[in-house]
Amino acid sequence: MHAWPASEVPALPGKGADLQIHDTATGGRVTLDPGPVARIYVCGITPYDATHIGHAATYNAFDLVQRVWLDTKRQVHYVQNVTDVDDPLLERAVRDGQDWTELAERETALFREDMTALRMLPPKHYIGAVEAIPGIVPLVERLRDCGAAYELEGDVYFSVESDTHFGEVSRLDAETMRLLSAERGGDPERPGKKNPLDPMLWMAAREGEPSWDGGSLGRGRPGWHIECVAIALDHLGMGFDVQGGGSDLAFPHHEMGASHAQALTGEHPFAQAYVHAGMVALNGEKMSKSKGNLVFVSKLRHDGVDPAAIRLALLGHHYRDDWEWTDRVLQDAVERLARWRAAVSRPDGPSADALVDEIRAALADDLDAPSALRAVDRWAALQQSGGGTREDAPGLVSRAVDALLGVAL
Ligand code: 5CA
Ligand code: ZN
Repeated sequence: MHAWPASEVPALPGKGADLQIHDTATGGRVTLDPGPVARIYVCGITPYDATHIGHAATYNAFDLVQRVWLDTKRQVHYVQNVTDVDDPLLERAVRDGQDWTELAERETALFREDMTALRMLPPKHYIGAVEAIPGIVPLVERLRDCGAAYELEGDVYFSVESDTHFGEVSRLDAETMRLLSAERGGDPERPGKKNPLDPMLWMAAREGEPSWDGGSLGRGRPGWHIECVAIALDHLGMGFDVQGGGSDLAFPHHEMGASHAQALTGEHPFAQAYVHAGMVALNGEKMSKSKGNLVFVSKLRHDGVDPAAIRLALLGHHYRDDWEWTDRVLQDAVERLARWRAAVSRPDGPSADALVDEIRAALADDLDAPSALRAVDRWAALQQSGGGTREDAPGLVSRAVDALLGVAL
């Protein structure tokens, strides 16, 4: 699949600090040490509805990771998937009487537009589940042939017990895993499984559903976790730096993905750090396609809201926090954007050298974007009170806010 166009990332004087980030698997802060090419996989959308503010908040977090890396003068190798065939997508297509491929294409196109408008850096490889199927089939066959997977009525399941590290990503107790598995696409109640948590790797063709040639697996379609594993192994390899997604992906998705990859390769870990963004709520409940309590990025844009204000509204919350979207959140961001734009439109201003250091330090400290925003607020307030005559300052602030926060002033 094609991704979306990249917005330019201005180069800044000097160099940023190495990123420290909260890793779900260790439950604490880790200092990432990527090589000259940092590798990141971020789980993409299931395209059956438009991009909502919750999605945008999660992609914003991982966009910041990349901006910090770019500022340390590294290259970034970024991979994202599109779950363009899965139960919820097929169910929505049936409900609305539309073709599932058209639904997926339309919503993916809208997602690209939203990401472009929000100045999210595009992945180098943007891969759909359907196009990954030829790579998925041999992985499932290998897992089956080495005893890490088994067949049940034509479907193929992964045996969680085949990975000695199973459970180390989410660190949840068995009961919680079981509950979350049932809630998030698993089938712990299905009789005949070796372990109730075992996830499906390959689903035999169902009447009325799309299916593909699965070689010795027979016709069918891939399970969810193996999709991301196949794409990540193909384009990044084992031990890449960050696997990212919202906190609802820690279990089962990232737990199972890590186990699939570890069982396949005999290597550990799948990712150096598993990073999870908090959930955005609306009216007291997690914003979710299945509940329908959504604020769409595209709707806000069409209502005339500046995408830079949407981005500032996201940046005003720490990525790990759960938070609530309100009109007030957006209004505050609109006002902040106006203050910043007024401040950088003057011909001179107070020195911005310290501000650049502050933004860099805040982001390197577990992506503390709210602190970075407050630092810019302080510079803008000083500017407002006529605090300086440095001619390079407004331009430097604009470039730093663009390069590090993805906001064009
Ligand atoms: N296609 C899979 C990942 S392989 C999937 O989870 N798709 S999704 O469309 O449901 O979600 C895309 C991303 O947005 C995921 O990282 C998910 O954790 C995140 N997300 C979904 N809802 C919210 C929310 N309310 N707040 C924050 N992030 C969210
Ligand atoms: Zn995924």
